Amino acid sequence: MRVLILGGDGYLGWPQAMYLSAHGYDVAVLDSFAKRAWERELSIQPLMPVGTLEERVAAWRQLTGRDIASYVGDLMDYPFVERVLRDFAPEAIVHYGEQPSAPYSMIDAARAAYTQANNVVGTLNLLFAMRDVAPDAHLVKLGTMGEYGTPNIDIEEGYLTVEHNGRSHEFLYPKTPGSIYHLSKVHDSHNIHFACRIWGLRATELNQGVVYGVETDESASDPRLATAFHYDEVFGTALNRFCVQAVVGEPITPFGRGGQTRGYLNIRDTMACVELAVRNPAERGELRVYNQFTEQFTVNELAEKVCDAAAEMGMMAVIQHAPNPRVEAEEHYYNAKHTKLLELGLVPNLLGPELIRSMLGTIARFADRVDRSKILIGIRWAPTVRETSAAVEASKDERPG
Ligand code: USQ
Repeated sequence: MRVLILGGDGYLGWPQAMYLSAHGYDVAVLDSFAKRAWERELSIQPLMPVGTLEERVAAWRQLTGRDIASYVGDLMDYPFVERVLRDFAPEAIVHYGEQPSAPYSMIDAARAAYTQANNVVGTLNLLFAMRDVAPDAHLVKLGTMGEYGTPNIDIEEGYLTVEHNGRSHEFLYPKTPGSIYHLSKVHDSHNIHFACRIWGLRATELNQGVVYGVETDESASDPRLATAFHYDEVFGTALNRFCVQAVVGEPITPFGRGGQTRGYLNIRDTMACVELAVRNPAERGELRVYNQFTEQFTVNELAEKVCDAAAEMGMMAVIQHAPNPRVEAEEHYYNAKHTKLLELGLVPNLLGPELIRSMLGTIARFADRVDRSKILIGIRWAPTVRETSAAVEASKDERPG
């Protein structure tokens, strides 16, 4: 099967390209290298050295004898998107090609507008190009559990049946997202739903939880294949950050009271879930929604797990709650369904002490590359606290578009 991966240079997109290539798919990646530009803009770097896309594709070919085709360009450029779909003729399109950071989207008006324009217009261009050039292709779109927010009722997988005045109707599940980034994904969901209903496109939306993990089987097989693992406040996710904090002896920082509950999954499970979605396409006109996570934890629970694993390895990790820079519920009901991927055959890699110790061990090999000043930068959701870091202030002159 021919699979095009949008955002194929990223933390998840690059390992996904290798995973599908290793599993016999004919893979092409598309990327604009925007993530590398945001890293430069904020003076942040992934933990491990990451080669260029060209170098990584060449290393993959040398090690496996398999080709990964690459297209360099921007989803905001409609003629480019249409050209790629004509040229590669994908049967499935995996869409990771978005600005993925909630904090980035909350820095200022320019980054908020950029995040929504980049994500929403990029996806709209893709939908129009699919309509005209690849109407039978299956879109596998990375959504996010954060689209739902933390409602005081159970979270269903995508849809909610509403009874009203004796009649009932199935709607996309109501969304209460917590950042401008998460809002961009909500807008995408509605646009994709529209494209399926009106043009008969086929799509699967994977509402993914918070991903953790340093490596996959493929990325760990050679240093030249490493993926862009982040620990900074902008692109680093909670567990990844806590592990780096433990390794370098910085306090582990649950924000606020630490009762924030989210769905989490191992990066290896992301690879498998996306392959399951690709292998089982939606029908024409159908938008399927899967909640893609394997376990739910509070941030306090994550912090304690990391602290315990670090102690077993002789590291002196401490937990120190930091003032919450976000506006979010710190104690709340959370019960999100996540059975559909398990029914398709997902076998989860759960978060045990051994896995955390292995992450700590890998991170320790790169500890001298950690820039401690980027662990807490100070991006606030609301203007009550005004001190933003020098890095963010300085980069305001270089803001996008
Ligand atoms: N948190 C802390 N301390 C930290 C960092 C984070 O307590 O040092 C807390 C946050 O306040 C939040 C939770 O951990 O309550 C998760 O934050 P995160 O930074 O790990 O993840 P988030 O901003 O929600 O975004 C990440 C990805 C995003 C994806 C999302 C899935 O960056 O692309 O969509 O996870 S989800 O959270 O399910 O929406």
